[in-house]
Amino acid sequence: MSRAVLSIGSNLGDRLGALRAVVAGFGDRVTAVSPVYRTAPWGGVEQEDFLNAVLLADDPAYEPAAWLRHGAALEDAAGRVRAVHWGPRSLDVDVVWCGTAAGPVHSADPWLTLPHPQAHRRAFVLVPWLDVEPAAVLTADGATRPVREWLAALDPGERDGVHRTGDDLGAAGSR
Ligand code: PH2
Ligand code: MG
Ligand code: MG
Repeated sequence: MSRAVLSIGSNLGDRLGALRAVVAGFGDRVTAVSPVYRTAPWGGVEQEDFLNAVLLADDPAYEPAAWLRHGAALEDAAGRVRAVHWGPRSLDVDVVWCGTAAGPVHSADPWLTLPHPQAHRRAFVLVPWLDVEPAAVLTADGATRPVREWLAALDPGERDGVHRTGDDLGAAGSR
């Protein structure tokens, strides 16, 4: 049994179509879908703006790794080519946080590090996450704090690069 917070992003090709395909691909597992944001590229690589969103998902049969495997299959289906680290991609599906009946999952596995080691630094993750889970809590750098506090601690310039587009990926449970 696990519950996941998934960050999805695209800055190549049909960006909105790629994000919609993720919502459709996870299907009934999706319990909440954030608004879509246009976000300035994070991480120092000069590239086009991304569209980003966050999904909450739940599956009694999924262990944490199953979310990443399913996300990677959806990335492949979107024609993802892995070229530049933190560079342009048709689709990225990241597992930001995962919880089981025993509580939040902590993993140092380089393939699936949980919680996601960069999430607390990324307004493009924190802003949509708060839309779907206003009371969310995240452990990072040894500190456990509400997501709204991690966001408040960011340089204001980070939040300024995150704009709601008005697009809609479809409501959870409508598929
Ligand atoms: N993903 C990255 C690197 N930089 N910047 C934005 N705005 N959105 C992303 O999804 C993103 C990024 C690597 O996964
Ligand atoms: Mg990523
Ligand atoms: Mg990724």
